[in-house]
Amino acid sequence: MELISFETMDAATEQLLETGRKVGADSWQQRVKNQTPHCGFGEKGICCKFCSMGPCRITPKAPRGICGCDVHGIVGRNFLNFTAGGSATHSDHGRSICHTLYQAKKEGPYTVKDPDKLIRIAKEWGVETEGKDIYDLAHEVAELALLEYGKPFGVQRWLSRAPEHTQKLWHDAEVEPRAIDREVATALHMTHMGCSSLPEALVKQSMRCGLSDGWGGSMCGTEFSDVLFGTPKPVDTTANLGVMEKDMVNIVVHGHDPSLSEMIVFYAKDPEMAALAKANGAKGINICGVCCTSNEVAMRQGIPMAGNFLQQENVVLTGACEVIVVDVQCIFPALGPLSKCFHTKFVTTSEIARMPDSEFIHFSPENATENAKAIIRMACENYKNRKPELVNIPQLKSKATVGYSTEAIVKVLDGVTNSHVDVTGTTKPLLDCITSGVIRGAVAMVGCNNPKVRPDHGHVELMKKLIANDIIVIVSGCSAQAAARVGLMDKEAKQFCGEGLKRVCELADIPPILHMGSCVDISRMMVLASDLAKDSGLNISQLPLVGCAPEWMSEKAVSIGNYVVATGIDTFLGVDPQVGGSSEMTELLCGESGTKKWLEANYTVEKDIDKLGDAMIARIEEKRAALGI
Ligand code: MSK
Repeated sequence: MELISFETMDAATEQLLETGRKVGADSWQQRVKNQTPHCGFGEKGICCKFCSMGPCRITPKAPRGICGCDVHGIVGRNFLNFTAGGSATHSDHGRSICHTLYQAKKEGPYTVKDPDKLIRIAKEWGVETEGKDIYDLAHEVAELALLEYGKPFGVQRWLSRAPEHTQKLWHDAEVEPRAIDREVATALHMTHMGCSSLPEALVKQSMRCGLSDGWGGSMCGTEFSDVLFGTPKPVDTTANLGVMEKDMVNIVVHGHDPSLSEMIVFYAKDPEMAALAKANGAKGINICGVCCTSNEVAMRQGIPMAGNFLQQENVVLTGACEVIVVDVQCIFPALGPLSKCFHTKFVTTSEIARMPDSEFIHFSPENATENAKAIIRMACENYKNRKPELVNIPQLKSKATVGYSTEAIVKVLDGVTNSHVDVTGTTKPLLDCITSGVIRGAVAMVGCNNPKVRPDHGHVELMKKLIANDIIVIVSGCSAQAAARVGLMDKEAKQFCGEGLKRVCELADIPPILHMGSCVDISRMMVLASDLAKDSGLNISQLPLVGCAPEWMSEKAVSIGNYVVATGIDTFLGVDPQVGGSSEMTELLCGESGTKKWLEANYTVEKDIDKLGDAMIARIEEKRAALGI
């Protein structure tokens, strides 16, 4: 097989942009030019606008803000503020899922699809399950989960999943997250004028706030999405813009929360809706996805993936998108004016993400059925408004196998080594592959794409380099879509692996890049790392495992990076975290005296993607050498 090349994808994008220019559409490519060069103060994190005495900017002539805060305090506050935004966002998504679970009932529309997982979680949390109706149990667990957001005492329930060593590190460093909302509120309190300016305190709260996301809100989002919609299992799908269908009604779901998209997918199969599509001249209804909503419905329902963050405008530019319906996060406000240049309806559905030039249909668990149907109807009726002269769907499509939850990975790798006979249900087979050197290690690659890097190039080039070196790559978020759209999630992509990983892919019948889900699903990676540590008797930081976000851009990504580091996993970034203005902050995050000393892991920042790959491989080999394997 051949991967789809960047040259081919860039040529297709250029054609789409040409259509856009004809109809007067703006594009992110143009806006990047308009915004370049970026503000150097912002890039270094040395601009403070937390009060109206400023904004203050640090220069050699003005080394302190008006309040007297030095550059390290300013950079530290900005970093913590960024983290708080990300943690709040992920955690609020998790909260919505808990509310949806609370509304689940036997007669639908939201039901419990994975009762076994619900019972497992209930037992983990000490809830009596014997003889209980599954929906009574769902409501009881959902309420307990919601209380995790504001509980007055204690720390997050999910922390007990981590190895004892990790829990002790958190306790000793005083970064165990308490109530989820409290960590965000504490962070914002600390960054307020006249509060914290001590870098060490700001970094510790950044870790704690991140942990309240990864081991709190995001874990709620992931686990209860599985309970509601099913724990992902490997499923075949397709990816890239060619998944849009010329003769069908195309509905693009975009954002993060699967509560909406699951309903759209469900009701689009309704014969009444199919008949309506046909009555309007289409052959049927095609649902496809963008960003993490796409990951959610791809890994549970096999829904095709049209693209990731920086492809969201492209789906409209095809001229074949009847409706782009969005929930929350990573949605360009540009979709409003852009959709007006075509026949596309841009539908916002959440009070959290209201945008100009959109049609707002307020979606909630109570009105899910009628509103999902209303959106599908709108799309069908809009098909006849297409302008055929503007339709251009690039013929780019890759096969992909997605849906590798932790449970699925454990299952598929069980059987690769002889030890599987008596260890079913543990990570032992994966550990055996790593110990024997058949697989050298693992990389958890996550995050967005960012115009500061040639879009998806960082992800894809790193993935190719890692698998060629027998390093298995587990991905989520837009990183996952980058792999899928070029073909790296096709099982045939094993041909790009080194001999060891190729053999594992053959025996386990897996692609070399494993799709683990959306951004909230990085919590799955934390559980997998914990299980690997427990099953091996090692600490997480000793495992030949690293994290990587080569093209990150959002506040959520900073929160993620912080909880990955705080879990003991060295993390490699291809985009600067805007702390370069402070030597003290850089040392605490990337050196030996901060997170490395407290939590056994730190960040490495390297903008040269090839060198970033070399650094990750070197760190994995260092960890192997330290273990004598
Ligand atoms: S959608 S946070 S651009 S991964 Fe989760 Fe993608 Fe990053 Fe949004």
